[in-house]
Amino acid sequence: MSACTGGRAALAKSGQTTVYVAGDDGDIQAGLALSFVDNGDGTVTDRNTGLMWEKKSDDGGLHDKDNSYVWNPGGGSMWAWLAQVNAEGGTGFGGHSDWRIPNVRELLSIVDYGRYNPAVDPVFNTACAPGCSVTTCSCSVAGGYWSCTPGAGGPAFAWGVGFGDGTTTAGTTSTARCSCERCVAACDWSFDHLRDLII
Ligand SMILES: [Ca+2]
Repeated sequence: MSACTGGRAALAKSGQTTVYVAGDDGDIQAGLALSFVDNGDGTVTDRNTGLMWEKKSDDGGLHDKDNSYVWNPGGGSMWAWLAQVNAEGGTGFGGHSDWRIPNVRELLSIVDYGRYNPAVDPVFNTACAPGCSVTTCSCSVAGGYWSCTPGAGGPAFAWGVGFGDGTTTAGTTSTARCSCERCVAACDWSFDHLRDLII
């Protein structure tokens, strides 16, 4: 089965590898192989999209997996948190000051539909234990993460992704729910092979 890689932006595999019915996703497994690299500085790069992602910790700090935020601007919002991330250590988290909130398609791109609770690659779920930092572990909660994408009818609702199983849901922007956040930096095209994907 050849993947549809002739287009400008090939999609990645879902991550599902179990075959239940001939012709199902686990059988066909269309798309590019999921491929991530831990950069060792608290960030992860997706080799398919070039997007750099924040790792989460369980150390009670700025990147703690259990922090939750409202979508609406103001105190306790993800926007206020994002400003802290971009100012962290004077240079921004991981030496980058262009962190932003991912849109809903970007956020879905790191879901691994072959896993659940949480539905992520082990690069986002390894050695998570109380006190661990972004350089010693990688944490993800099985709850909702906000995207920056507001609802089509206005910002009373915004889209989030539930990383228990990869569900996309619209959440009330004034409510923190269990909404955590994971930010993404501008594309990191430092990998030579990625340049081949830019058309
Ligand atoms: Ca925690």
